[in-house]
Amino acid sequence: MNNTVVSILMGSESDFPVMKFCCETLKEFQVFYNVRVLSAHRTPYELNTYITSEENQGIKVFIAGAGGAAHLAGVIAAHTVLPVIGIPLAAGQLQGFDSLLSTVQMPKGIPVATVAVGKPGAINAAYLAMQIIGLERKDLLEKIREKRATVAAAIKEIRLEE
Ligand code: RP5
Repeated sequence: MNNTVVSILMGSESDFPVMKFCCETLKEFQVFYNVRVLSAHRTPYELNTYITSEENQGIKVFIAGAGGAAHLAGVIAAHTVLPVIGIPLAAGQLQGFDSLLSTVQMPKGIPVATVAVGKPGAINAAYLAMQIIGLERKDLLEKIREKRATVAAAIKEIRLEE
């Protein structure tokens, strides 16, 4: 049985220092994923083919991170009706504002669930994917609840010098 449920894509290898946080978060919860570099602009044909092959292998959620003219998540969403989560990355002169708008401003009927720019977005994309998968895997939702409780407990322990 193929247990790989998340497909992570990024537009360039230069995106990996941020996208690795998405991978690490899924690993922490033992959620299996595929990860590839493919670009909406530089490898459009290969991207199209890959999306179809991932769908055929039973992937449940796509996650895509890109910077600049960040069309990767949107193009994936154009080719699949599976959920697509987009991570805008800060790649150029505009510190991610360009990629945020490129990722979030999708036309009606073709949604991309856009998360925050950069590392928080990469981590939250993993959580959102797991929460979607968790609709059919209550054990995964329970692990996320436990994680939140751990984080909350740590916050409550914080004492600052006055
Ligand atoms: C985007 O262009 C990529 O997602 C990356 O964030 C940005 C720069 O890519 P490189 O020129 O570093 O390959 O397509």
